[in-house]
Amino acid sequence: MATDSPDDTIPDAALGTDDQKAPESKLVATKRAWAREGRLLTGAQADSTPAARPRLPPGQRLVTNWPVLDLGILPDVGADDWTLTVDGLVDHPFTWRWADFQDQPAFSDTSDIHCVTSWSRYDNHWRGVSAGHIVALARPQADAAHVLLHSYDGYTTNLSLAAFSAADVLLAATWQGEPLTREHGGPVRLVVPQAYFWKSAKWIRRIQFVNDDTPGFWEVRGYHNEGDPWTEQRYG
Ligand SMILES: Nc1nc2c(c(=O)[nH]1)N[C@H]1C(S)=C(S)[C@@H](COP(=O)(O)O)O[C@H]1N2
Ligand SMILES: [Mo]
Repeated sequence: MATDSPDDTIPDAALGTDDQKAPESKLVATKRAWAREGRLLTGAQADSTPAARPRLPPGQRLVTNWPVLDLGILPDVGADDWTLTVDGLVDHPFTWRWADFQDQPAFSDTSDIHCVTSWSRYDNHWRGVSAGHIVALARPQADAAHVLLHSYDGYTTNLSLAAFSAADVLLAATWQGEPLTREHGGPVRLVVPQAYFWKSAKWIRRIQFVNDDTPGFWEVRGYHNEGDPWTEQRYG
């Protein structure tokens, strides 16, 4: 269920493929308009260094619920048919099934969510496998500079290899100690605490290491390539 639009209407399920050529839903049209208008930008000159910045980034408001935001396509991927492929410019490409994921060293982290539509949610406790562990196993080649994340609903988003490798990035399978629900990206989603939440791909299916940066679904629709909440990199 997608509620990521100002009037809380449910958009048509639009996107279904990686080729990003599906007809535009109401959600997508609205969010593209926000990018054109620079909606929610405060222009505050926030300091982005972790020690100096406020916990709540400029233009954000705190919520205690957890909104569900996505394209309206809810993939039904159970643990039995879930796979995660790590490939591209790596010396050791691999595909995990659910049992392989469970066999990896566990990593936990508590972090804050900042969605570009202006809500933030504090103290989310995630458990899963760290991105650093995936990078170490895959061994990126010298020319791998970015990752492109692919999801089971056709969604994509991109990160620099440095942003993906940050110490607090993980593939999460639980939230607050419970299995991640399907609506929030279960069985497994990415969590990238230092970026707006659209970088945190739900229902992750593939991590592709690439040389050329490849903008993802929102990045080609007016959203910033990096998405730092403290400097309001909402649009770009
Ligand atoms: N696969 C996939 N991941 C996605 C999205 C999506 O549509 N599909 N939406 C993104 C956006 S815009 C946001 S704000 C967050 C919302 O995550 P939540 O529904 O768990 O709050 O997921 C991000 N990851
Ligand atoms: Mo979002």
